[in-house]
Amino acid sequence: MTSTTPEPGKLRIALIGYSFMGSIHAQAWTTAPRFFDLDVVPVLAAVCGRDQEAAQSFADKFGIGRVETDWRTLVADPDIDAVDICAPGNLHAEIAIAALQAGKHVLCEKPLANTLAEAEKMALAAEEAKALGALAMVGFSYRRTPALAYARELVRDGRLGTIRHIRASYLQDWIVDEDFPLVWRLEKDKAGSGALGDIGAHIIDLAQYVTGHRLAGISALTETFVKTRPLAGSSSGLQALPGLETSSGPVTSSSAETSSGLRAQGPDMAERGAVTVDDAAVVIGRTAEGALATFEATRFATGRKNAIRLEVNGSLGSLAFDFEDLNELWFHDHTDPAESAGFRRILVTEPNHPYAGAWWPPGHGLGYDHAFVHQAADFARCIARGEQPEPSFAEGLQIQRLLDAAETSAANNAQWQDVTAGA
Ligand code: SOE
Repeated sequence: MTSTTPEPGKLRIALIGYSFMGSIHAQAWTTAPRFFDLDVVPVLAAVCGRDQEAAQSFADKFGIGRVETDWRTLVADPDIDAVDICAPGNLHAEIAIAALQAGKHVLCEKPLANTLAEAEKMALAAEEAKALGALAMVGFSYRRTPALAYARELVRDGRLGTIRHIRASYLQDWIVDEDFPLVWRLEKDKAGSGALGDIGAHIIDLAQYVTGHRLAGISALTETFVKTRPLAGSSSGLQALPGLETSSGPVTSSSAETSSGLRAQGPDMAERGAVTVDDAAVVIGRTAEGALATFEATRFATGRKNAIRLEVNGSLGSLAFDFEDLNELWFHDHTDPAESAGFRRILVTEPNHPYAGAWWPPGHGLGYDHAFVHQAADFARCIARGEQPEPSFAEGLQIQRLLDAAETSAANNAQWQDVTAGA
């Protein structure tokens, strides 16, 4: 067992994975102490990836002094305080449980796991690791977008009254091309599920986070529109597409990139494999607190790249958010006189808005990556104070129960599924 007490003032992090999520986490760890006052300063002590050369080049870019190809070496190392898991979902459980049992703090990318059984084991490991002083958090980063954190404050302050409706969608279009290759995110054994777990999990988390409600039952439909795709083997010599590596290495393709992703052509792309996850999911639900909720997650919304919309209607007012204008929150106060009432735009960049005060003067705006910086800062602060960082693995497990129920429902003609509502 290794110590969970960081070297004074430092939180030495081992980053597992160096692709899209690995990069944004690395940037976040590096940036957080520059903008937030932290009692412990995160230090990227090591990066781990299967491809030594690629991991080394990542390490060189981020000034990381150590590269490993086996995460077990890092989990066993007393010079590592925390493990940040940015690997595909099929690796989450094994790495997180080993790290927690070794007394390391853990930040794990979402969704928590590929299966409910794995998520249960991870939540148990996190609970047990508290005795070693180790804390665990799941990376639902969008919560820390200032406009969404502020939305939660408005709900908490009672400005919406009784919540009646939650309406959320997460729309992407990166696999519309039927010849986009079979990357790991399209394989159930690597990714767990498709749009449902990858992006549906985000909007379920956001809906619950902003409203404080918990889904108590759901019904779902899923669809896989394109059933087979070109195998994305590394032999085809194609260009790497950041973040969309195959299970055996980076995605490669000799063909032209299109706006919707890679157009896979060429002789070695004739071979196709089965897509084993959903392309899109539609979920309806009821919260334990009595609201109705609808969710839509798809990778087939042509023209929508990363559109996250959330609208909440309450007895006293409504909120609306669109990630394409992420610095804005729309608020309708229904107690205003009807003749002057209406949605007004709040630019969430004031110094007293959540997180915003650490950055630029009002109106100068933040981006996608800032939520990850906020996540890194909050994680480091909680570790320094010995407080549970949110969302905990228990919350990640509650969302996993919903994902699991959605899959069961979809496999049974949208049959209603009751779900334990507590986190
Ligand atoms: C791919 O769909 C993806 O990178 C998700 O995995 C992320 O969680 C989301 O932020 C952007 O899209």
